[in-house]
Amino acid sequence: MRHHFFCVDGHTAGNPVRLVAGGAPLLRGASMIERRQDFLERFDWIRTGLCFEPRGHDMMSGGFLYPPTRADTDCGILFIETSGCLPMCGHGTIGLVTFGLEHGLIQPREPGFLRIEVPAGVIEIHYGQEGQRVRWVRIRNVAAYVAATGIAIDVPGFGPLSLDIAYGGNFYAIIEPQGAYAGLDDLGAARIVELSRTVRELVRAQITPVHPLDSRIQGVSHVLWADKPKGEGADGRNAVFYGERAIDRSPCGTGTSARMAHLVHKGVLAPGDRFVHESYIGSRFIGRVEETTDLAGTPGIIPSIEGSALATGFNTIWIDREDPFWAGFTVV
Ligand code: PYC
Repeated sequence: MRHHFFCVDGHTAGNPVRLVAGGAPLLRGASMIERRQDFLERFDWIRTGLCFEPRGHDMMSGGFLYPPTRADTDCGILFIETSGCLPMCGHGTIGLVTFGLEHGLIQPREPGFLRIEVPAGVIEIHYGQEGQRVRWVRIRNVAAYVAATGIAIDVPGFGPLSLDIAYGGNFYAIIEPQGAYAGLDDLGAARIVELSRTVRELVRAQITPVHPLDSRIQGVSHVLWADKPKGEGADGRNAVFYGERAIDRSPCGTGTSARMAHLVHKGVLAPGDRFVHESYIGSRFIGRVEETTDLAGTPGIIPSIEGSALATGFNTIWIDREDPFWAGFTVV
């Protein structure tokens, strides 16, 4: 039996985005976070089949567009990625919105503006379009905040690190240059991947951050290595590790949101400030601290992230149950 998925493939700032436009399963649930749970329980093979090898790769991510569950939103998004179904994904949203608008899959009620329900909450989108092409997308993200500071770990073969945990749609362990970590170029991509898996394990053994407004969102999934900027006009650079072997090729939307909350917490950024964030490959998002907010007594910020995406082609993928690797595989 073959299951067909019609996809628009592309990338946001270098990181892959696969918009699954045909083949989405019907999901149960009164909100996108309930639909996400249903998807994980009954259809996770679609995620692994489309994201893992041989149809995907370590960095693969994307999502499905769903009809809205709320009258005040234009559509819902369910994210898929090698690490699971994220509550929120910034580079994914920029790509899915761009491809969805360019191919008529999203019909905005108000040109240039969308409200979208994601598992982490409701986000607002402003975008600029010239003809059919979407030139830029700006996300007013869910609230970001610092969940913990000064987590001390000792990484075998590397040494001690002190890190902070911040949320920007996912929970990030944030490591600034210190001790044996002199910066991204000093470490290199292969070593960042190798160390990040151990860092994540050590952090998870110590702490499980739980979102103050929704306990279904919990646990550190990503590791953000922060660094000083490299290019002219940038304010910071980072490498975000996710899944088992991935470094985000984009500056990471939820990572940039978490980092801005972190920098506000440290007194480096303030409401109204812009923060141009570079990725490992030099691509950029423009972040902004829109305002401060409060999450049930925890101070936070509303961040925005702006970037652009390009489609690279249509891709009709099938998952054939006779294929021994129908649900995909990863080599760790
Ligand atoms: O852009 O939010 C993001 C993201 C999460 C994981 C990879 N990219």
